[in-house]
Formats: sequence, C-alpha cells, structure tokens
Amino acid sequence: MSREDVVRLCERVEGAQTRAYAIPKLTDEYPNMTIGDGYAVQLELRKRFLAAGHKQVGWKAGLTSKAKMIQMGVNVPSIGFLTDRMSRPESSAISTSDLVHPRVECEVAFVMKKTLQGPGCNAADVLAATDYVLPAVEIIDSRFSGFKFDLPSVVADNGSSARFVGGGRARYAEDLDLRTLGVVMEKNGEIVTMGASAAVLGHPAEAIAMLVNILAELGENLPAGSFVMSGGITEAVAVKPGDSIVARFQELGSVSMRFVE
Ligand code: OOG
Ligand code: MG
Repeated sequence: MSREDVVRLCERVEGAQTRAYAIPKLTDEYPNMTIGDGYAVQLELRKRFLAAGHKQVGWKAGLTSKAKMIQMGVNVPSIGFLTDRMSRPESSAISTSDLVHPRVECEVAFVMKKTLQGPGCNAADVLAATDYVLPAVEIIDSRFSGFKFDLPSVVADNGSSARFVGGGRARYAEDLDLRTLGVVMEKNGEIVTMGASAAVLGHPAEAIAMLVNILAELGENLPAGSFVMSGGITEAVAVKPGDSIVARFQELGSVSMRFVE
C-alpha cells in the first residue's frame, strides 16, 4: 500500500473516530490490504494524535480470547495504542454521543515497572516487569458499519479503541493466580456475561508478551510506566444511554460506570 493510501485511510479512520460516524470496512476499497498495512495506518493515526497533544499512556492487546475471536470472526490477536483522552474515571457518566457502536468488555490491566523489548518476550518476563495489575473495562467502538470487518481494518481503526476505565483494587501479580480470576459483568443489575481470566491466551501475561513481540516487529518497545490492557475476557456487550455497568472481578474488586446521551 502506498504512503498516499496510508494517509488517505488514516484520515478516513480519524474522521470516523473523532466525529463518530460509521464507515465501510477499509478492505472493501483495498481488498489486498494486509495486517502490516493496517499497522501503517494505525501508526499514522498515533502520530497525528500525538502531534495534536494527546499523550500515549500505554497499549492494549485485542482479540486474545476465543470468545472475542469468534464474535469478531478473526483468528489472530491485534494491538492498539491508548491515550490520556480515552481514559475515564471510575463510576463516571460516559457520553455515547461521541461514539458509534459502544460495547463494554472486562479486562485485566497491567502497569509496568520495567521496559520490555521483544522479540522472544514470554509471560515470565512480563510478570517480572509488572508493577501491579488492576481490573479495567474497555469501551470499544468499532467504526465499521454493520460490524463487518476483518483484521487489517480493525488494526487500522486502532483495535476499536475508544474509552477505558481502570479501578477496583490494584494488586501485585505475584499475590494472585492470574489464570483463574472469575469476572462477572452486570448491566442494569442483571448478569449479562461472565468468564475467567484464562480465556485470554491461557494467562493474561501471555497476551502482554504477545503485544511486546508485535511491538518489536513494529520497531518499538513497551516502556516502563505503561498501562496495558490484556484483552477482553468475555464477549463485548452493547451499551446505550441509561445503561449502568458493574464489572466484578474476583480478587480485584469492581469497576462501574454509566452511559448517558
Ligand atoms: C476489536 C477490539 C478487540 C479485545 O479486547 O479483544 C479488543 C473489536 O472487538 O472491535 O479490544
Ligand atoms: Mg479490549
């Protein structure tokens, strides 16, 4: 894909993200688009946001659970960047008027105390470099119409990243078994989905290792201080104004938020 095409697609995705409208999947127009092309568009988007004064706070792994891969019809994980503008406080009211198709998912987030560099990063390296873990809810927002998409398009759309809320209790990873944490998501007081953290590649630290190895392919490392989400444990649940969400995590407390116009 030419540099001109990358810039063109970046502008298309940026418009859809910042003005909250749906666009057709990018591969409709560029059927030969590769995952690498998707990352080129994502990099361009990251550069633009940083140039506009957004601060990068970390990264996210996506499509790391079978539930998500089946829901999205893809079979390889992906990564995306997170900025300060996407962060929302715990228990806050989150507007949906600047989102297209908001959906929520429960994730384990990691805060890093040491920089990690791939390739060859594994889960033990990740745990040794982790300061603490905390529960998070990601509000994803695929900008593609009719939820029709494929991996190159999702990667270009920064893995559907839109908002995220961290909260609950921060814990040292060594005090927990990160494979067996149960999570329950409640919407308006009723359980809508549940899962266990092993859904994420067997262990959420595996997802962070995978992310570090993908970053290495893109010529980047994972800096100390990064906030990193390891991927949805359950499928994502649609939300609309008026909905309130509570995500309860075994050992890590709960994260809540409500949605407004
Ligand atoms: C892609 C985002 C995937 C996750 O945690 O799996 C993701 C999408 O579902 O639109 O954030
Ligand atoms: Mg996610």
